[in-house]
Amino acid sequence: MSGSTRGFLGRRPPTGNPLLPPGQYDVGDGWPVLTAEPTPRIATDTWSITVDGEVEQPSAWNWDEAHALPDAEYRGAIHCVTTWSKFDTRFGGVSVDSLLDVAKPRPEGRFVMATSSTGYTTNLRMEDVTGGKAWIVWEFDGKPLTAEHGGPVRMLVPHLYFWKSAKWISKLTVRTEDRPGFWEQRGYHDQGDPWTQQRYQGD
Ligand SMILES: Nc1nc2c(c(=O)[nH]1)N[C@H]1C(S)=C(S)[C@@H](COP(=O)(O)O)O[C@H]1N2
Ligand SMILES: [Mo]
Repeated sequence: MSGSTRGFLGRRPPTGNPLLPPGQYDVGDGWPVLTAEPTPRIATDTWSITVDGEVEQPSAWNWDEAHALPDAEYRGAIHCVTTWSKFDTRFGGVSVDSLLDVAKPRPEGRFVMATSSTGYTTNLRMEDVTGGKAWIVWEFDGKPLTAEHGGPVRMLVPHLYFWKSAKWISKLTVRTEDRPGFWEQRGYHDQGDPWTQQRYQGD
């Protein structure tokens, strides 16, 4: 996908912002809160993340164990399907690759369902959460991630529309088949690539 992005950038008119996907606007310094459910207050000493499903080694990490994994950072933009994009974000946590290295997905496990402790779910393809493209994050701009933005820990999949970035993440389930999550059952796209405007099923 980075290849097609480069090709796309090469064809952009010089006046447009080449980092803004089609149909998006730059929200600036703000950061809208979008949540379909009440914001939970989750203590770090009770938080954990589980990786289960089609894996050789179902695994779970508590707060300290997750922090003992190699630090990873994302710097860049995020894109919401409601058309705002936010540039120059900086998130800190760990790569999803670090969790999957331990859990070892089986070859037939080609999809991942992200589940939040609130019950929110969103489905992703394995290739969209591996290879340094997805994170489990607890810091924004060097500070603890606030509860309304998914703290203490959320998923971050910044190359896809932001509904794929489950707030209050608690579980990643590796699956052999793709099943729709919360918004996908309500008509949103199974993949959600902002560069090709995969907003709704059929896009
Ligand atoms: N658990 C949970 N995660 C969620 C949501 C939600 O309602 N519940 N909303 C999604 C949507 S539609 C978006 S755009 C982003 C919004 O994240 P933000 O509030 O930090 O901007 O979170 C996504 N993750
Ligand atoms: Mo959204």
